[in-house]
Order: sequence, then C-alpha cells, then structure tokens
Amino acid sequence: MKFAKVGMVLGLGLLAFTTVHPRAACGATIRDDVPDSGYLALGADAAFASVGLLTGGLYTGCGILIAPNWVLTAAHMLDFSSSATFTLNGTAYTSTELYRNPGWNGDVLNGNDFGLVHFTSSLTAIPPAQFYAGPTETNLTGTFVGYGFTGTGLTGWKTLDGRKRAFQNTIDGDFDLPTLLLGADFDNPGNAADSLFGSATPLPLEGCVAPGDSGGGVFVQQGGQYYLAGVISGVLATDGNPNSDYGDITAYGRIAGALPWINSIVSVPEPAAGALLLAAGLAMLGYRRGKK
Ligand SMILES: [Ca+2]
Ligand SMILES: [Ca+2]
Repeated sequence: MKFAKVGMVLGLGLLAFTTVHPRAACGATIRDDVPDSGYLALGADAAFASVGLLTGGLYTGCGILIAPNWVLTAAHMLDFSSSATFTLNGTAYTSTELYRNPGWNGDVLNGNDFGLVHFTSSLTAIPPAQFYAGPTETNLTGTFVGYGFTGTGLTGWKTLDGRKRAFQNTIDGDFDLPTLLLGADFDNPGNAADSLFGSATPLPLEGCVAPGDSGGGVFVQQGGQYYLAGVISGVLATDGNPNSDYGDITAYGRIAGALPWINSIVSVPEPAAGALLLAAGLAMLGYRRGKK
C-alpha cells in the first residue's frame, strides 16, 4: 500500500526533544503484552554498540558512530546547533564540525534527514557501524535502536528511564519515495485494523520510535551480521496523534539514498588515491554549504 495514496490525514512528529537539563534518555514504545526485558536486552546487544546519545544545541536524540571520528545522525538534530555532544559508554565527545544534508528541508516525507558530526578525537574503543550494501531492505526485519521515550502501544510514549532499547518490525512502510525513505507500522496484537502496511501480525519485539530516537540506527541482518540500513527520522500517525501508540508509523532515511552525500564528506570506505583528492574538494564544498 502506498502511503500518500490512501488519502489519510497525517500527523507528523520529529523525534528530537528539547531538554533544559541534558540527561540520558531511553528508547521506543513497546508491545503492551511483551515484557520490556526483551527490548532492553536487544538494545544492549554488542551489535548496536555504535548507537550513542547525541545532544545538539536544543535537542536530545541519538547518533551512530560510522568511522572513528564521525557520527551520523538526523539533520533535524543539528538545526539551531553550532556544536553537538556525543556520549558513548559514559564518555562525552564534543564535535568540531556539523554538516546537514543540503537536501533537508524540514519535512520528513521529503527525505534527506541526515546529518554528520565530526570529532577531532577518535573513538577507537567502539567498532563503527558498517553500512548495509545489499538490495533494498523492503520486507526485511528492521532492528530500530535508540534512546527515546518509552511506553506501550496502548499508552504511547510516556517516560524516560535512561536506557537503550531496540525493537524489530518488518520494513514495509512506503511513502512514495522508496529510494530515500522507508518505514514500518506498529502492529497491534489486539486489533488488526491498526495495520496500514503489510501484515497485521506484530513481530515478537514489535515497537515504534518515540521522541529522543531521532538519529538512532535501523539495522538489518545479512549473513548473521547486523548492518546499518537507515537513520531514524520521524513518527507518522493516521489517528491524528503521532504519540507512538499502535498504528503509528516509524519513518527512516535510507543509507542507500544518502550514501553519495555521506561519502562526499566522510571517506567510508577508504577511497583510492585518485578519489581522495576528489573527496577532499567535495568536503570543502560540503563544509561551506552544510556547516551552520
Ligand atoms: Ca502492518
Ligand atoms: Ca497515534
């Protein structure tokens, strides 16, 4: 089912939240009939160690370590920011440069919600996330990892408890921009009518993103390993209230779509010698255009 063609009125929420006193946040709304422990255990899996807390000028959300001194996040996390702090394993790192995808226009449904944060110090203790380079991740199981608010599908997002969570939904959300943007609905074990996309049956650890999950990671498995396929961007609702309850929809930006821009600024993977010169030129351009 194509999202824009169903003619529903959408509520839309960006997933960063403002905070006066920066504090650790937790992640995602969960099924009301499944213990929280499974979501916490999945969030704590070493495969997702690259996902940390990111605090921008106004917002708190997440970032993903993609190289020893580069963190990928959502562009809207860097709005109104001149610097950002990335916290991983209790250590805080302060940025030296911020970049926002020049295509980002403030609308999640237009895609391009990608930002990059550069650090002078290298975070060598944590292995960076590796990009998914397979065919489209549509119909794969996505693992969504973040530090946002939590609650259940019945209550929507309610509380912060300082813990990382991960949930798993089938990636079948289509917003008519499949090269840049995909997602997943939060299926309700008690009401099949809450399903907008694909199957109405929730996965065992089904969930939805919530405020504070912005910039978190979307991982898919290939050959038994997790690879980064996307960056959490927003929550959409067909019930008029994007509060991350059952039926609400996670939207994420695809790494596959953002890769040319990412590679123009960050050398992932290590380019050949000829490409290095070109990348250096593009990085300067990206700096002038993208840095606030
Ligand atoms: Ca569904
Ligand atoms: Ca809702």
